[in-house]
Amino acid sequence: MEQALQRVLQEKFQKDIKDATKEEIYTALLFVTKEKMQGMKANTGDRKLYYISAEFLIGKLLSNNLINLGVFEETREVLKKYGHDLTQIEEVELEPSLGNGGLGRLAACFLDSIATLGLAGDGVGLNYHDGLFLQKFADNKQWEDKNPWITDNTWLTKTDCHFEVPFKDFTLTSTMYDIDVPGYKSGCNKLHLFDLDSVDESIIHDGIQFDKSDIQKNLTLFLYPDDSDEAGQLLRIYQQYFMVSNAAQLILKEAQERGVDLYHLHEHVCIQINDTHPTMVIPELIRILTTQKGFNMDTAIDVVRKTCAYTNHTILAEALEKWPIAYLEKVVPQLMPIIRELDARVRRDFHDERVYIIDKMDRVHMAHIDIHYGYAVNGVAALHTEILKESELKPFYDIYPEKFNNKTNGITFRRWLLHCNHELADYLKELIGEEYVEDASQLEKLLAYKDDEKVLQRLREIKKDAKVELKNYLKMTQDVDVDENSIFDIQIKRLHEYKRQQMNALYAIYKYKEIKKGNLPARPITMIFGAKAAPAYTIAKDIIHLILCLQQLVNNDPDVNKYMRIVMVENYNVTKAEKLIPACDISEQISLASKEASGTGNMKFMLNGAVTLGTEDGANVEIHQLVGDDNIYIFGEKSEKVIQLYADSAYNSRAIYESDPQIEELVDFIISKEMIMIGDPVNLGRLYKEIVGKDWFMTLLDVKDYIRTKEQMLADYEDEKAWAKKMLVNIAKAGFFSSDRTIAEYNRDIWHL
Ligand code: H2P
Repeated sequence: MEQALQRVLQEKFQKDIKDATKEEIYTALLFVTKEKMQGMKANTGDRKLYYISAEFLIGKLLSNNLINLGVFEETREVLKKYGHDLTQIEEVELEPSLGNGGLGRLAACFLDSIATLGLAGDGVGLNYHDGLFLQKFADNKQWEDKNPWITDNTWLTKTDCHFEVPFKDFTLTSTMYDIDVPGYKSGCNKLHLFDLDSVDESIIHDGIQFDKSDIQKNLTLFLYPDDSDEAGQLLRIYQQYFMVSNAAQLILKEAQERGVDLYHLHEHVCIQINDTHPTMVIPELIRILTTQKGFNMDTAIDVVRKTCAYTNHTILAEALEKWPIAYLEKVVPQLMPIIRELDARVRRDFHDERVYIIDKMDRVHMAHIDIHYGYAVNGVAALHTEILKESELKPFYDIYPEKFNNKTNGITFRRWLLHCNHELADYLKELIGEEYVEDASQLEKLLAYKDDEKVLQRLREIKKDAKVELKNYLKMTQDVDVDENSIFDIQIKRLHEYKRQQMNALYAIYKYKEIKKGNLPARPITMIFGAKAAPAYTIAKDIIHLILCLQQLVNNDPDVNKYMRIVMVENYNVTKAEKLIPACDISEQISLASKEASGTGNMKFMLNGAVTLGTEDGANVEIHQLVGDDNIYIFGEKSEKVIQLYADSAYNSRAIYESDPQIEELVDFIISKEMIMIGDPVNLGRLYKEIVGKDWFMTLLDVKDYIRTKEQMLADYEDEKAWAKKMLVNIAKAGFFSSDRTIAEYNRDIWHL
């Protein structure tokens, strides 16, 4: 590494390592690493996977790639020798803004594990220039700005691969960019990101406004552009079709180059459809096979059905896309005859309108296409898959029980332990050896130390060091002060009412009031939030407003700020998560039971020694089973009860509010004098009304049990040894959540690579 770095620095900047700037070293490292990856062998095989996804939240890549190439330590040492610090050099890298939340981060973890397991599998997505917006706080509100991340020094490599993508009114020529995905001590795969040369960032104005109709200029500007109007929905259809038409053409081209007889495509290729955004790949493949490759309709459908598999990530109706036929006709009329044919076949075979593709309102149900015309359907945690089978997708499960299977999500330990928490990773190696890095189940060996005072002490020290690091980072980035001796209670995830950040805010109100009354906690608590709200999601933005107002109120009140602080991290992203997760004591996983398909933050926190405060939802259920009652704090109503309440329309938040003075007091505080002085009465008033009058995700149902359980946790934290033991058990039991395990299961049951 030293020689290579010297050489490149000389060539590019005529400098020695010692004298080079951070930017120059970063550029040289990028160059050397890219060179090394190009020299790696590609993962190959007779069957190849294409993982199509609207999001790949890959995070910064330098350290991750160095780790996977096995040169991380060496690079760190070389830099140290010349007076440089790798952590500072990494700051030069801009985080690719190609994802939103768990869905996109899962895709990134999966690419890492697919490559690590030596499987031939590439990602396919879009190269959004400004990705998800950049979040800024002003006036205690979220504002959106563009988030350009593509500079001259990126991991992207422009290829000479282009395809023609036909839309109703014009045809666009794509350009494919590649990012190398090196496996840990294994071969390399690719992430293919399609783009359009004519995209023009200068059309963005006033934050993230732009002309939604100018497709040639706007197509790959943003991930999830606002779709609250027709132009926005049409743009999303343009994006989706552009993604899948490119994917389909690439897949067929590569298959033919490998000499695959397309009539046997399914024997050599499988396509994983990540959520419904890539669904149109099914009719698109059928279209190309029938119009360009000489297939008849029956055979094309048969081959495509045996090639595609679908992952469902949510039961929320809003996320199960349904596109009006009229919109599809405006953008991709060539697909409509095929979609109608697919629907006709369903109607012929099944006389149940719940499973039709086209509904009475002339909308196309994308998930229905995936389920009928794919060979596998999976949920992402045991409970989620059960709910799909027993309620949400029951009519489909009754038809195709053999298609349904569960694949509990996972995370890559390379990024979420080795990279983000060196100190813990090294200590684990010291205790139980290096094997856990490649075989995560080995972490269980740690259990042998669960009563070893020295080990427990060391785990506490490591946690404390991470808290100090986070403290310094928060000071540097947001100029806020936190106390490393306080309990760090963290909720970081996309903002959504079902994830119930608003319930955590009600706890903050409770705590504030208690402290005001003189009920002082044994130890201060630092409540940390990080979340972006979709720009058109009004109530989510109101919740951010509430949290930011509480932050101002609490942190500026001298009676309170000694015992409690609130920090809302600005522009929460992967880089910030990497600092927050190692420092966490209490992991907030408080979604309404049945609504969080899995969650993956819960796994990252556990692996880094945080203790979960959660509902019996998503993968929390599996965490609970693994660590046992003593090492997790579970509260709230269970999913059966919640599903029943919805079915009977029996939930009434106003009745709870009116009959419980404690709840009434907490909710009323949202529109109290103190709050209105700080905040915007419109936003606070609207949120208040929403919680009292609707509360669709049942905050008031669980809030008291939540407060009680959190208070118990704070009290239990004071028994330092017992707490450290919980930390240890959580780390030891996290092995199951390695994405290497998840991917091995996908491969065993679905892909057969
Ligand atoms: C979603 C689900 C999570 C799940 C993740 C990956 C859509 O992520 O809600 O429960 O873990 O996919 O399967 P998110 O809410 O973070 O955007």
